[in-house]
Amino acid sequence: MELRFGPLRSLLRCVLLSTLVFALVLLTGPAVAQDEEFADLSLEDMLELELDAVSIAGIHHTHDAGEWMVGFSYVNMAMNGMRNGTNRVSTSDVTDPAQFNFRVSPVKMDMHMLMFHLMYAPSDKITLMGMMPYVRKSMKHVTRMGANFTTRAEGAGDLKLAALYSAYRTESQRVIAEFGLSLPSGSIVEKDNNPMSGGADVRLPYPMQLGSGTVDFLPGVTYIGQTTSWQWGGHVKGTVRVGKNANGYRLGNRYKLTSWVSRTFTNMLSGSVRLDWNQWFNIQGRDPRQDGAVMGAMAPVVPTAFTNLQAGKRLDLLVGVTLYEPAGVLNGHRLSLEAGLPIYQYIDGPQLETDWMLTVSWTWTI
Ligand SMILES: [Cu+2]
Repeated sequence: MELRFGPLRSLLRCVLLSTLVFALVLLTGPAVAQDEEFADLSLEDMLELELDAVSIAGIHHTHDAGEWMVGFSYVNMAMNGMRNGTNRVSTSDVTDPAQFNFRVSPVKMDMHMLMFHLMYAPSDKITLMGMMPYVRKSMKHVTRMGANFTTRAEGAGDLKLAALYSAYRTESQRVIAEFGLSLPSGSIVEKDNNPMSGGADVRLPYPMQLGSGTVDFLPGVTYIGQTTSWQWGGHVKGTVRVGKNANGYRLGNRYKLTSWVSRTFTNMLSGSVRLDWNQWFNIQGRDPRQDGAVMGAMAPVVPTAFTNLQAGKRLDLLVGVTLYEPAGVLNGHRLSLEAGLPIYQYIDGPQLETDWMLTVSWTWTI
């Protein structure tokens, strides 16, 4: 399989930026924390603190032998307005025959996701995890003639299974290796009608489908450092897709680099700041039922149906809080909220830009 990294310059810039972000977090975390009195805590207590920290940052974590965790998350992502490269473009630029020459432009997209998590640790070294998403997407469009229409898709997404291996662990530092798999339970044949389809349901473009349709490997590594009141860390993760799906394409591979610092304020509240870098590549192959590449003499229909207009990269800044009860009936429950904005985004477009994202999650460790 080919990994397409685009121009060397943007790759170098990205590596440089990511290295800086990681260096900043790994240096400032311990520096900020060095004045802290190191309390006499057990490994289990430290793991509890770590859970508080990573549950805000949405980072995969491990549990102690015999422990179960169930969780529900709600994720909302809002995309409004078109972008090409780092520049905003108007929907009339997208449909203008003298410019991008599409017959239809996306206007905005809302993605809502409910995610069910289940975790179990058969040993202190290994934690197993399953995640099942339920997704609802809607995309508003405008035609060259100025008419609006919205397409919708809703249903189960791709089931993710992972094994997390606690590779290194002291009372203040941890390294966790992650081996994940995404299975194609999400639909890739979602349909809806539009003004050009004459009332018939037609297959929706790639970003509106609910799953990848392929088996995807999700390797990752997480580093976590902590004292009793500060936590910091980094997380790298790839999505490597294999083969082609039943509709003849493979979504682009992607990778993520995240780093965060979090602070425990009281024994039931912590807060975090996180930088999240994501890059994703173009689609290989093509779904012949999406008419993106079949243009002939006519103007192409909509940019979302073009396999070579899907890549992008983005740096998000996110702030989070987590509430938990150290003892009593709600012990083991955690409620966290994290919201963020992109501070840099480059889109191989024209495609929709991302405006903000929000995650609310509840977990219960037994
Ligand atoms: Cu967990």
